[in-house]
Amino acid sequence: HSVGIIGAPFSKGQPRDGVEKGPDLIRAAGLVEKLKAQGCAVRDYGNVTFEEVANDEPIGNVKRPRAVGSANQRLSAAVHTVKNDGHTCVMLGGDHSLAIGSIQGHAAAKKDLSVVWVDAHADINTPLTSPTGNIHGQPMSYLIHELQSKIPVLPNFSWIKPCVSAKDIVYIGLRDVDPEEHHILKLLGIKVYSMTEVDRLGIAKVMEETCDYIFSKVKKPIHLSYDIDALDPSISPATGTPVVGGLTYREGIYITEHISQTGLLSAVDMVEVNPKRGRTDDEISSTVNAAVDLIRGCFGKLREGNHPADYKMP
Ligand code: DIR
Ligand code: MN
Ligand code: MN
Ligand code: MN
Repeated sequence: HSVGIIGAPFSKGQPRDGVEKGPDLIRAAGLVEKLKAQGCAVRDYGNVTFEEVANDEPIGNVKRPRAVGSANQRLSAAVHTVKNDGHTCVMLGGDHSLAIGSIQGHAAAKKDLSVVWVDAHADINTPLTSPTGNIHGQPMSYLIHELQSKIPVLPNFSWIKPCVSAKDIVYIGLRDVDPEEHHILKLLGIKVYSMTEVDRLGIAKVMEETCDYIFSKVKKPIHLSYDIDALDPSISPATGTPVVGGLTYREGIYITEHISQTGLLSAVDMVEVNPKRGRTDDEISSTVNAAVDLIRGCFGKLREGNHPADYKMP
């Protein structure tokens, strides 16, 4: 695997600071070294720098639209570059509003994508349905073709071009969905494996069906957007909006192993790691290490073990 890493130390898609520390913490836990040790070629493109935006007053109840729009425009360009350089892109967040720029930049390089969104939340509120005004609960709404008539004009958002079809999206792990979001999911017929389906089917069947669904017509590149709060808070407590009853560590890893073996993984987001939400060092390291392990699973690490193709026994 050839991996390009981009850090996006950005937190203004939600109200809690600390999530901007995610990229450097995930690196400090040895991400690059561990990927290299499992045989990946890795280029770290460093962190995107974001402009300070003065007077970023809410538009309706949408908070900090100018900062979020501008940050995502820069991230989008960075992801586009990584994809044009031929790597699978790993975007380290930062909050989940960054999926706007990550998916947009990916789509600019790879026309037709499927999106696998692993999260406790659907993040599909529109600016008008959002109960909180936090843009990290809205990124999908800006990207889906079918929702564009429902998206009002926002400052620094005009560069966004909807680039994903409702039929090319699968959600896994949902358990905290607003009524307005639930309506949108049903209206657009979006495929959802909530925690109820994970319980009913088991994660192996969920992943088999996920891949049958996204590959039913053509084999499109996969954008995996992984919110660390998809995992149960007993594993990843250091995150802004933890929700009980989440994926086990094993289910979380299984998702990455299965996506990896498709050979079509083209970009990964790992978002919402927030050390300031951990109450102890153990809570922080458990969360960060889970993020590292999920990324390793995306690039071929198997729990059965691995060995290089050219290995010669001494
Ligand atoms: C809620 C919470 N649905 C919102 N969303 C979160 O603000 O729109 N997303 N926490 O990660
Ligand atoms: Mn999210
Ligand atoms: Mn979430
Ligand atoms: Mn599959």
